[in-house]
Amino acid sequence: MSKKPTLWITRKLSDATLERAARDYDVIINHEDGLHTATDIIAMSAKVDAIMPCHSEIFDAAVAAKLDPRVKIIANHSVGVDHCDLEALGARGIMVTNTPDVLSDATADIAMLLMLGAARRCVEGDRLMRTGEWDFWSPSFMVGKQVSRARLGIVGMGRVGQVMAKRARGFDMEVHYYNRSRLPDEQEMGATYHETVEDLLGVSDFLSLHCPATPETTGMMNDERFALLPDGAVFVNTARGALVDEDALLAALDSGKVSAAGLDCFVAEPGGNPAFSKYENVFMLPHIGSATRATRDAMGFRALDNLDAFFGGKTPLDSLT
Ligand code: 8YV
Repeated sequence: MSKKPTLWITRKLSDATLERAARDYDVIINHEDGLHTATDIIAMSAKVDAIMPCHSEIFDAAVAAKLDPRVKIIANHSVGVDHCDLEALGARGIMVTNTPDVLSDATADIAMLLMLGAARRCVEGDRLMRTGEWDFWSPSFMVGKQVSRARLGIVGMGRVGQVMAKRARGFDMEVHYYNRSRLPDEQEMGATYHETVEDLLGVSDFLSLHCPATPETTGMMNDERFALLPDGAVFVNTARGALVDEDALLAALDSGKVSAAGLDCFVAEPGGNPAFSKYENVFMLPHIGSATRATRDAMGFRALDNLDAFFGGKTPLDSLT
């Protein structure tokens, strides 16, 4: 029997994923679930044929240059690949894959949760209940912003963006979007296309980001762009913290330009930005958009499917290099 390829799984993935991986590969599993430095990654690369990382392991150009030639494939357990320098890894002849599709539902669910929670003052209401401070009620008490029938702007109408649009239609929202290219009618499903982000912002009572972090999109939500939103807009980010200039968001919250925000992603992770914690109109979660049991299994299986294809001599479904 031929020897199984050696696979390094950098974080504690779902039980079903680890079981299947252990059946088909010689696995090295990070049961302690700690983070890895560039030095750890480079050292481990000499011992394995394949790596299954999360977005928490950074494969930048410096790491890519020093990876041992033994590593042939990086099968990411994530849809986002901003932690990988695809050009540098590709130049080393390393296959890189990701896990699209399988996390779109869970991520759009969290975006809806954040949008509703921010708009309807979830943090403030929850605090009143928990602290026993709820001692007053009136029709003018805790009045929020109505989601139903409002205009939603979606930046990035890829897989997650399209599911978000579907969810929003269930709330009778008027969907607008910006994407690098306009979608065909059957995918657009009545949403209004805007040729520029600037144009989209002007109609976005609610704005939700669903685009990848690239050199072009990093810091895209800056002072100038927040200023283009309608007054009192609600801002939602389940994509990547890097898309947002967090000081600009804080300023927009201070001025009231943004009346509330729902954030699952931050520039610094883990940890987030402590400056947001004094704002009860900011509903925050610790990057758990895809954290459901079903989705974690599906992500792990998709990454393993990519590995199986690669070691079976085929091009993986989600090859990026
Ligand atoms: C994951 C993500 O939680 O897929 C991504 O890009 O950011 C998240 O869904 C994470 O990468 C898990 O590996």
